[in-house]
Amino acid sequence: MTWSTILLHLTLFFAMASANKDDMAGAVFTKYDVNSDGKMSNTELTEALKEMDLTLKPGLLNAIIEHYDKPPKNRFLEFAEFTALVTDLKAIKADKREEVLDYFIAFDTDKNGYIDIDDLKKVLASVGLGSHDASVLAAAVASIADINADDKITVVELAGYLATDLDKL
Ligand SMILES: [Ca+2]
Ligand SMILES: [Ca+2]
Ligand SMILES: [Ca+2]
Repeated sequence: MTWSTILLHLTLFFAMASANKDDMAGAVFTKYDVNSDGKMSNTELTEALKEMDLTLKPGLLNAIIEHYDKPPKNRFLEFAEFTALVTDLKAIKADKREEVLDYFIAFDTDKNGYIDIDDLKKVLASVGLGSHDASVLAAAVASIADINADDKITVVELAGYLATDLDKL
């Protein structure tokens, strides 16, 4: 084989690999959108997540739908919303997904879709920290967790934070 043939094969290989990857959410969506109405209901999502070995408590499942259901909200996940969820899940280690989602929902106290310093302060105050200590600790947590420093801690950033070995910082 000439170098140009090899290059052609490699290009094709990468094209196929990325097509497969992109299509994973698509295949799962088509399979579990049982009534094919282009949106994933609570029940359909439960089955789809089982395919990813993830079983969530009903309360958490509803909170997740609420989080990924973007305006105009309809309590269903359309394809783009479902893809956003799958993309986040794929960025989190499989055995940590339920834990991370659980913490994320609990920490986003004002339910605006991300965790910020005010959310962290409220969480820390609720476990008994005084307001000064809560502020200091909230800022410390945010400085570690908020990787892109946009003052918003996303699901994926929280997953990274929870996986951080704090002794090594
Ligand atoms: Ca929706
Ligand atoms: Ca929030
Ligand atoms: Ca961020």
